[in-house]
Amino acid sequence: MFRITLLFTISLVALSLANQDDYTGYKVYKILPKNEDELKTIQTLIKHPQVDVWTSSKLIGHPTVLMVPPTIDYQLRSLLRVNNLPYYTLIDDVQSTINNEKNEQATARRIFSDRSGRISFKQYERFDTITGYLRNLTNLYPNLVKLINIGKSYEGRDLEVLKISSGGNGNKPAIFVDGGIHAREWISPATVLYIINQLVENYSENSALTDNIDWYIIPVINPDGYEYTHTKSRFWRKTRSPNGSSCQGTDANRNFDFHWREVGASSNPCAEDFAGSKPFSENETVALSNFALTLKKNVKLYLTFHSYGQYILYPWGWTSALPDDVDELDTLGRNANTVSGYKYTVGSSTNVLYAAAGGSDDWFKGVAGVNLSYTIELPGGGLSGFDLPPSRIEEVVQDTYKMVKVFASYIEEKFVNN
Ligand SMILES: *[C@@H]1O[C@H](CO)[C@@H](O)[C@H](O)[C@H]1NC(C)=O
Ligand SMILES: *[C@@H]1O[C@H](CO)[C@@H](O)[C@H](O)[C@H]1NC(C)=O
Ligand SMILES: *[C@@H]1O[C@H](CO)[C@@H](O)[C@H](O)[C@H]1NC(C)=O
Ligand SMILES: *[C@@H]1O[C@H](CO)[C@@H](O)[C@H](O)[C@H]1NC(C)=O
Ligand SMILES: CC(=O)N[C@H]1CO[C@H](CO)[C@@H](O)[C@@H]1O
Ligand SMILES: [Zn+2]
Repeated sequence: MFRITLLFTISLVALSLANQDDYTGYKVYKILPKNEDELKTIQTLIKHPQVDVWTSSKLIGHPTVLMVPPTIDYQLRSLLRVNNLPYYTLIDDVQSTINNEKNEQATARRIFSDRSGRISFKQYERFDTITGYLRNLTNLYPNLVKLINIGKSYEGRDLEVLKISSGGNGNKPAIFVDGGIHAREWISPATVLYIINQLVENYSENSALTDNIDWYIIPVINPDGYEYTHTKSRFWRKTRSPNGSSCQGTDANRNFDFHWREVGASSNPCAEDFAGSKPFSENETVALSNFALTLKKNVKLYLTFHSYGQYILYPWGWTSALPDDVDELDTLGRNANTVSGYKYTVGSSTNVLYAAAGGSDDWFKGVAGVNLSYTIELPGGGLSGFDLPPSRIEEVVQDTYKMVKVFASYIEEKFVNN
């Protein structure tokens, strides 16, 4: 423990490199904890402001993956050795992984470019294409979809929710879905886009779900960050608002006004989990939460997509205490998992991953009154976990959609068919 403290003191003094565009020399380490002691060391490691946590869990045998800048690499490895924590180097030079991914994307774009205006699930789309797709849907399916502007991102991009509803008065039990709150988790917007694609463009197969349920869906809630990962800094996670310090961006998923910054969120603007200068300091979280509140009690289910690690998580993130309706949350999560080809771990955020307050899932349950609230950590892939190759997008989004249908059927049974 003494040595851990020492390391932290040293590296807090080191300049943060959180704004880097170039990841040359950055390393990624993977640790598979075998016992409680190893887990404890990991819990301390992931609090380090310069360690970027890519995936982590409180469960024995579940991987923790960390990216570290060259400045603290030596210290980190010494610490791992001193604590007898076996690790292996997943990526020796992060920049080369990014270069490989760029090539894959470019190839996919060349092969699948002309698809007469339809969205493809063979490449990761840019924000403008996604927006263009949603707008096209409103022209093609005016009786089924409506685009609702809920505000602007910090850099002025439109935040638009697609409402999908057929039959009824548009005031039915509803499901709220979002993606892309963390910029670098590219498979998340792709997954949310596929849900839209199936509900709207494959209507005949899915009409029961839109006849009985209203859907509110936003594929990219943090478009500034998303674009930044495409143009500048592949592993950017936060929003792009400045804080007055040398570091930019807030972790939007620590910025919601519910037990804000009580645990697992940083007050250091350079940290990856910076909670913002105050609750709801971010345009994006203000827009999302204000809009959700206008829907009153209609929303029965909230699904927010992240990557990676294959976890189906429910509240709370701010406390290890379990919600009163944990049995229902757990059973539904487990039922969804049964249809997936992947093996998801189901449980409460705090008990499965780590405690972290200010997340959207906690806010939807604790403030907006949406009892069934889930964070889904999608499968990783590629070398980094975030660079799931374009060739695998279809498989993952189709698999996830099967789970979404289980969630939706439950909402139908519970709130519609009785
Ligand atoms: C939207 O429609 C326009 C006009 O048909 C087309 O040029 C464009 O490619 C479409 N965009 C998407 C993303 O579908
Ligand atoms: C978003 O941020 C910009 C710049 O700070 C601001 O001008 C704008 O009013 C904000 N929009 C919303 C909806 O908060
Ligand atoms: C439409 O939905 C069915 C059933 O889920 C699925 O098998 C089919 O592949 C879908 N079609 C398209 C074009 O996505
Ligand atoms: C949500 O949970 C609360 C507390 O358990 C309960 O009072 C309320 O009726 C539930 N709402 C719905 C829509 O099930
Ligand atoms: C300009 C600005 O918003 N500064 C804030 C940056 O974050 C710190 C820590 O939360 C706040 O104290 C500053 O007010
Ligand atoms: Zn995330």
